[in-house]
Amino acid sequence: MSLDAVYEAVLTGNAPAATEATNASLSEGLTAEKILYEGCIPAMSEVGRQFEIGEKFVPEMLIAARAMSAATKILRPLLVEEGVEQIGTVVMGTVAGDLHDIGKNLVGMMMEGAGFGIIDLGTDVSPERFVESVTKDKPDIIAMSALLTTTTRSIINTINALEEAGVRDQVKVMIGGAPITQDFADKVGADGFAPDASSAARKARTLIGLN
Ligand code: B1M
Repeated sequence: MSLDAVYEAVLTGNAPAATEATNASLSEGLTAEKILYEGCIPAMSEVGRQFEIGEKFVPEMLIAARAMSAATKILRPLLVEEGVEQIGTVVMGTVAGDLHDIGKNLVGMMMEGAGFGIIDLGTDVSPERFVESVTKDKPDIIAMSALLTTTTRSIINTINALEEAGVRDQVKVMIGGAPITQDFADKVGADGFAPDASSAARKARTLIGLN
C-alpha cells in the first residue's frame, strides 16, 4: 500500500521515493490529511525514537526531514484551500536557537487553509525580530514554535520583549511544539497552545473570536 511506502520513504530519508509514494497515495484516493497524519508524521516520530536510542544520528534526521519536505511540497496545495477570504494575519517563526521547521511549516499550512494570511519569519527568530514584525506588520497572532527543551526559554524571552516594547496587548501569542504543554503556556502567559497543526488552526480562529 502506498501509505506504507510514504512511511518507509520518510523513515529512510528517500526523497524521490517519498515524492513517488505520495503521488501514488493521492492517485489511490487517499486524502492529503491522511497521508500527512498516517504516513509522514508517524515516520518522523519513529526517526526521533530511533535517534533517542542511538539507532539514528543527526544526518539521518536531516535526510528524513528532506524526504518529509518532498512529501509536504505535494500535499501543501491540497491542505491549503485556495481563494479563502483572509480572516486575519499570523506572524510565525521557530524561536531563537531552534532550527526545526517541519512542524512550524505544517502549522502555517493549516492556518493558511483556515483563512489566515501567514508571514513566516523562518527559524532561529530572535525576540527583537518578532517585536519588529508586530510593530510593522500588525498581525492578529504571533505563532511561536519550539522543538528543543532548551529553546522553550526563547518563548519566555520573546513574550518579555513584547511586554518591554509595549506591544504585548496588541497581539495574541500562540505557542506549540513537542516540549510545549498547556501548563507551560499558562505559566508563561501565552494566549493559546495547540498540540498539533490541525488544532493549531482551530485555536487560532478562536483566538480572534471565530469558531
Ligand atoms: Co532534532 N531534535 N535536533 N533535528 N529532531 C528533536 C526535536 C528531538 C526530540 C529528537 C530526540 O532526541 N528524540 C531532540 C530534542 C530533545 C529535547 O530538547 N527535548 C532533538 C535534538 C536533540 C536536536 C539537536 C540538538 C541534535 C544535535 O545536533 N545533537 C539539533 C538541534 C538543532 C537546533 O535546532 N539548534 C537537532 C537538529 C535536527 C535536524 C536539523 C537534523 C532536523 C530538523 C530539520 C528541520 O526541521 N528542517 C531534526 C529533526 C528532524 C528532529 C525530529 C526527528 C523530528 C522533528 C519533526 O520534524 N517532527 C525530532 C524528534 C521528534 O519530534 N520526534 C527532533 C515532525 C513534526 C510534524 O512534528 O515538529 O513536533 P513537530 O510539530 C508538530 C507539533 O509539535 C505541533 O504541530 C506540528 C504538526 O502536528 N507544533 C505546533 C509545532 N509547532 C507548533 C506551533 C503551534 C502549535 C502547534 O502554535 C504556534
